[in-house]
Amino acid sequence: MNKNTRLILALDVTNKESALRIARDVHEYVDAIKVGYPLVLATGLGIFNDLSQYAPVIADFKVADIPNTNRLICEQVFKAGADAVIVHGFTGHDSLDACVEIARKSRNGKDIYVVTEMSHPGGVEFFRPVAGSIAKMALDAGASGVVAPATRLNRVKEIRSIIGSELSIISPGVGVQGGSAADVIKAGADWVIVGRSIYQADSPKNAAAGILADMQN
Ligand code: OMP
Repeated sequence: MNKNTRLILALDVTNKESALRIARDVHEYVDAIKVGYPLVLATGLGIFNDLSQYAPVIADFKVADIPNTNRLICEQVFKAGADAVIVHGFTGHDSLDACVEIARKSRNGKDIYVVTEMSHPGGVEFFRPVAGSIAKMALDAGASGVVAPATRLNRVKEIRSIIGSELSIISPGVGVQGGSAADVIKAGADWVIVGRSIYQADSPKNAAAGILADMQN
């Protein structure tokens, strides 16, 4: 993923026409479009290919299974046109290794991002004690990066200190969840992930432009 705008759109709409319209509107402002279960379940896996004409697609399936199943999931996701997959790390290093291996073997090389601590209030309940170990495992496994919460800047700083400069941080929680794009970039994130503040805006394009302006200040 090229680092131009530092903005990733979380396209959690459940209608294909809206998804394509928003993607067309904002594609100049985003480095990638993240697609998760809501849109894929509503429209089918073909949405990856449809959206890839606008920006690289990150499949947010938070993959969390045994190595063989993880491998099968990642293979299908890459075959469908996604450029990256978000996976969980709590299943252990062998499950993560399976995803990284498939990403490396895929044509043009694909990216794996590993969830560390989640951005919502409950994200601290179970993740807090293990987030650092998961970040270290992501580094050792050769993942492309980690997901860390824009809602807790100190956690982004801590996770950055664990992974160093080798891995990227993509950070959700900006806008509706309370985080600030400019602040989390300053805390060490490479990209912010923004959903509702863009796709629910009257003008998604203006909302995306506003976030970019915020990050440049
Ligand atoms: P908004 O809160 O609408 O901006 O959306 C945030 C997006 O990031 C959604 O697609 C979430 O599923 C996702 N997300 C989080 O909000 N918190 C996390 O800790 C991890 C993710 C994610 O993996 O993308």
